[in-house]
Amino acid sequence: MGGGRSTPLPEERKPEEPKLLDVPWRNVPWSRGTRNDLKQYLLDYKPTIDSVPEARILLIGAITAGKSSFFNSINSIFRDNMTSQAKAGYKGTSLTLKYSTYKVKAGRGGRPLAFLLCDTMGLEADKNGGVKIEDIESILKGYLPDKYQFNSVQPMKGDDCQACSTLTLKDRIHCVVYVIDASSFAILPEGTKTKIDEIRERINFTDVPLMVLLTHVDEACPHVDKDLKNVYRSCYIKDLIERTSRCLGIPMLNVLPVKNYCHEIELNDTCDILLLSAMKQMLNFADNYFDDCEENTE
Ligand SMILES: Nc1nc2c(ncn2[C@@H]2O[C@H](COP(=O)(O)OP(=O)(O)OP(=O)(O)O)[C@@H](O)[C@H]2O)c(=O)[nH]1
Ligand SMILES: [Mg+2]
Repeated sequence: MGGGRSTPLPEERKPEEPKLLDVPWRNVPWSRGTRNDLKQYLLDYKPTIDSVPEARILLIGAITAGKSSFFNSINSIFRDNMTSQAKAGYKGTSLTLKYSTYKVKAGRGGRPLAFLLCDTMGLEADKNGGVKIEDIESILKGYLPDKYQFNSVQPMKGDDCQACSTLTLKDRIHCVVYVIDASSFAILPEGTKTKIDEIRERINFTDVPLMVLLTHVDEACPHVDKDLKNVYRSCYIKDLIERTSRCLGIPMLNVLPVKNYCHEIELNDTCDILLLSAMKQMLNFADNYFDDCEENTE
């Protein structure tokens, strides 16, 4: 009796499996009904302020974080089939080179929904790489034109912009979404964090709400890869959400995990629920911003 070793030798030790909570820390009913209700909410959505026809949501973040894929995923849900309007994929530098404001339509040939997703070139940790902070500032203020070709060397000059005089609320950005790849080793590399801090400082994010979209959750945790419904049972993802919220000084409620569609050929309800919930939350934050703007003009 007792002949077995209680502690295995180091070479026999398996890598520790990330833990799975028995009870999810956010409760999501993973049903078709939930998915359909969320979709309907977005179909019915209208900004709370009459002067703004559509909420403008800005996607920023490191290269390959999944900004363009998020638009493609939301668009696919409303088209009922996979779409790839925005170019997405892996490349050493940002694949997205133009500023694109994308509309989502209520089905093929349907009316446009009351929100826009604004896709940008990736932020690179390197001081001189990727999108320029000045260009992000121009987007936030509403005067960078759609299809503007980003230039990592030089930001847009004042005279390049024809619409500088029309800085009305409807042209500005109403919610900023910082897209982070949950599977990357350093979720916020120092250089990127500095750029984000600089962006926040310049435009004073106390006004425009900031949200984080944690993408690639399937690649970040094996339990989530096996079943996406485990996303709120994964200790690893919970810890990541806590760390992100602490690091950026925003509430955990503002950090939402998603898995973008990338290799699938069919939509699935679980994936849709996470994507649609994140989209709904962005619009709720945009509405908070409209409420603030209305109060300040009263
Ligand atoms: N497994 C997985 N792959 C993803 C996810 N999101 C994006 N991808 C893949 O990651 C790669 C990069 O995604 P993009 O959407 O092009 O990333 P981006 O942020 O637009 O990158 P740039 O435009 O280059 O700045 C693509 O091959 C996507 O298919 C995700 O949630 N899970
Ligand atoms: Mg892109």
